[in-house]
Parts: sequence; C-alpha cells; structure tokens
Amino acid sequence: MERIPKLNNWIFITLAFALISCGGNGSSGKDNSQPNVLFIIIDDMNVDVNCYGGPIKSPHIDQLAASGIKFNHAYVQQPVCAASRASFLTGLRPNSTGVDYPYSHYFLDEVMPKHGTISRYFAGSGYDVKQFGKVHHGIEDENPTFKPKSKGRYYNDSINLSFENGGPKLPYEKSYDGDSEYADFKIADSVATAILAHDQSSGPFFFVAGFKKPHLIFAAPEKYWDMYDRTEIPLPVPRNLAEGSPEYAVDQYYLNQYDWETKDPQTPFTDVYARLIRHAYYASSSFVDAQVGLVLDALRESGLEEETIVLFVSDHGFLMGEQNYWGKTNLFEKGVQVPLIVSWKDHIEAGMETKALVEAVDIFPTLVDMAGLEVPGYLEGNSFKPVIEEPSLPWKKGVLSQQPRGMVADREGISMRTDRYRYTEWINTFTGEIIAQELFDYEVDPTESVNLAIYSENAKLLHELSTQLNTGWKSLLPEGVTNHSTNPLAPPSYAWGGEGKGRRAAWHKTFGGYEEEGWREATERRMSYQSTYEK
Ligand SMILES: [Ca+2]
Repeated sequence: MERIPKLNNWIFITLAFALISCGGNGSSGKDNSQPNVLFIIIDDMNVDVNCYGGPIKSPHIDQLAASGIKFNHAYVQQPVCAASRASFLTGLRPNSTGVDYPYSHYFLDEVMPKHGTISRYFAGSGYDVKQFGKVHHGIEDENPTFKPKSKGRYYNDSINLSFENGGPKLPYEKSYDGDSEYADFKIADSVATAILAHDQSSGPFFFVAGFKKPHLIFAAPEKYWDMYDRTEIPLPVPRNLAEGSPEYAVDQYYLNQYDWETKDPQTPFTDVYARLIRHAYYASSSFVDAQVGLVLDALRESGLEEETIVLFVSDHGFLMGEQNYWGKTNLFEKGVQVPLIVSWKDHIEAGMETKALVEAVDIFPTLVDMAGLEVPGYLEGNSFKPVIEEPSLPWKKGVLSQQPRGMVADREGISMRTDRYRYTEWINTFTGEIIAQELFDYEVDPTESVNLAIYSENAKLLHELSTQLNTGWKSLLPEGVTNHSTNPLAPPSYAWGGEGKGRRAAWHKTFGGYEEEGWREATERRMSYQSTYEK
C-alpha cells in the first residue's frame, strides 16, 4: 500500500530547525539541525527476507521496514562486492570507477583521491564519521577519523580452526558458540556503543555499519538454524537455467570455492542438499538480522530516532539455486535486486512502500539531499527523496546493472530493468558486437524461466529495448530530472592487491608486458589492443 507521508511535518520541522540554527549556534561551526545518518550495509543478502515476501525470518529488518519506506525495486549497478561498493560509496557507475574485482589501481590512485566517498563527504560537512566492519571491499578507508574497524574474525573461531587443520571447506556451518563469537556481533556492539555514547550537542554523526553475513560461508549459531523446519524450505524456481539463455549468464565461480555436493555446474544439487544450503543461508541471514536488531535497539535507547535517518541496503543479491546457480555476479533479478529501506522517525511516515525503480548509485545523493547538504554535481545517481515524499510518483524509466565475464573481461552483460521487462545485452568488449540477448517479461514469467529474446516475434521489442539501453542511463531518468555529471570513462579494470593476482597474470598473458611496468601502461596497452582489434 502506498500512502502519502507527513510531508508538512517534515517541512515544518526543517523550517523550525533552520530558524533555531540561524539564531543559535552559528559560532560553533556545528549545525545541530542536521540529522544523523545510520547507514547499514549487509553483505550478499537477497530479497528473500520476510518483509519482501520471502521465507527468511527477519523480524528486525521487517520492523525497520514497517517504520519507514521499503523500496520494492532497488537494484545495484554490479552484483559483486567490490564493484557494487565502489559504485555506491562514491556515487559513480562502474564505467566511471573502473572497478570489477577487486578494487582497481585507477579507482584507488585517481577516483578516490579526486572525489572521495560518501563518508568523506559527510566528514567534510562537519559530521562525526565512523565506519564499522566491512564497508569497502579489501581496503580500509585511510582517513584516520574513520574508526574503529571492529576486530573479530570473518567466521567464528571453530570454523577457522577446522579449515586450518585441513578439514573440509564446507559452504555452511552450524555453530554451538554464542553470537558474541562472531565478527558481526562485535561490529553491532561497536556501533551500538558509539550511538549510545554520541553527544548530539557536538554535531551529527554519520555511522556506517557494515555486516559480513550472510556472505559465504553460511554460518550461524544453532538457534538461528532452529528457527526453520528444513522440510518446509522451498526449492528453487526455476531449477534450470532459463530456456534460451547463454550458459555464461551464470558463471558457476562459487561452485569451485567450497566443498559443495557437486562441483559440476551441469549437475543440479539433490533436493536434500538444496534445502540444506538454503537452510544455512536463511540461518545466516536471520543471524545478521538479529545483529541489526542490536543496533536499532541502541538507536531507540539513545533517544535519537527522531534525529537519525536510517538507510538499510545489501551490496547485491544472491541466487539460491534458481537458474541452477548458487552465487552472485549474475544479472538475473535476484542477483541484482536488493532490499532497500529508509526510515526516519516522525519525518517519514511508517509502513510505506514503493515500486519506483531506484539504483544503489542513488544512495549517496539521496542521503546528502535528506541531510540538507548540497548534492555534488559529479554524482552519477539522483536523489530519490521525491519518492520518499510521494511513493507513487512516476520515477525512472529503467535502471542499469552490468557484469563483465572472463579474466580480461572479454565479454560483458549490460542489463536494463523496466517496470515490466528485463533486457540484457551481452557484448564482446573488444568489438562492441552484441553476442547474445536476454528478455524476461515479469507480467507473464516472474521467475525468469524463458528467455523471450529467442522468439522472432519479439524482434521489434528487442530493438526498442536495445536502443533505450544504449541511449544510456541519463535517458532513463524521471521526467523533469536531470544529471549533468561528465566523468571520464575509466580504463579497463587493472586489479590491485593479492586478490587480483590471477587477473593481472591473465592480462599480461593476453596483452604482453610485465606487471612491474605499472597499471597505466598496462591499461593503455589493452586499450590499444582493442582499437587494433576494431580495425
Ligand atoms: Ca557482497
């Protein structure tokens, strides 16, 4: 149900605060009219949570949704940790960040120093900024005011011990330890402590709470497993890759990382094993839901709910056996759709939801806009504050996600979601040639079981959608909304750090040269290779 929020109330309160701040605290340099921001980021949580109609028990996330507005069509720009976070933390799209996986040299050496991140923007606006847990992927933000990064291991200690002693690398674990043994509890506890210790008279806070579960391995204490009867856990639909979709629509990477039932992507899991893995993911999700609850409890206890915007999001979705696939890095609906909730007591009416299409890249401008700060012109998202004020407002015509494939990203899928369709175009990244198309119509096939692009009667529709997609994201903005950003196209991702070793090796094998020569020479060499190929 969509209802109109208490707009007048918001305006009244904003005006009242403006009057108070004009008359009062100008000399301190702190503006007490500005709201706090609590930005909660979950790792690998899809929309199978209860408040999105799914089977995962998520009472605290549900409660947050019931207290504000729930976005039923929110999408990330690239469905993998590093690329998605690089995008929404900077407010830039993947073509401008140059990040695939992990963070690229271009991003770290040029984009971050030039533009910074949402946290740095709020820090520069006088906010007390602290980041907790997993915010970026693979780096700690170097700004010394952003701390502490919570100590606590990714898994619980007993699981680490099992791995270290040569035990199987299972993708799941039922633990008999308490919540407090997990990193996510320690992160929640740090955030809660910081909220309760905050002195609002010293200025607003911008706290980022980055949780690590339900990301693999799907681990949780026993009590979260006990919330489910495994025999009642639904099986994935559709069980097989959509009829007519290319096999690289899913990449099966995750089946090679752990000791699953089968490492053969062509062999689906048995029903028994599929239910076990889903059970583990549900338990791990319910566990992180409880940690989110600790943070929300602290906010309530602090008495700061009316002064604090809460934004909850996951960094991307996750397929749980749909399309015969278990993992991320795919452009199906459940891979790119994320839970997105915004709550602000007495400013946003409780219990609203919207079907407006929004993108994770919109989060940066939205939070800045809601806080009453100036939205930087270089951002490649647009504030969706108008949708929060009017959930039925006609909004974006389409939203975009992308996912490269291969160690040197020789092909890439670019996907557009409209109100009714998903259109995905797979291109050869050297030539730009379209090598495959996918089309799903959610009015007739909500689970994406048939790729309608294979039917000739859809040729006209495919042409229209392809034209729309290739006209670019600015053409998909709502009527009357503009974006004047003009950022340079990033060079192809040249991977940084130990995690990028294999990718860098593949690059040098394909394009020649040595790793020591530096990323700029390597990316320039690849681009010249591409232009040669085009001739
Ligand atoms: Ca992730």
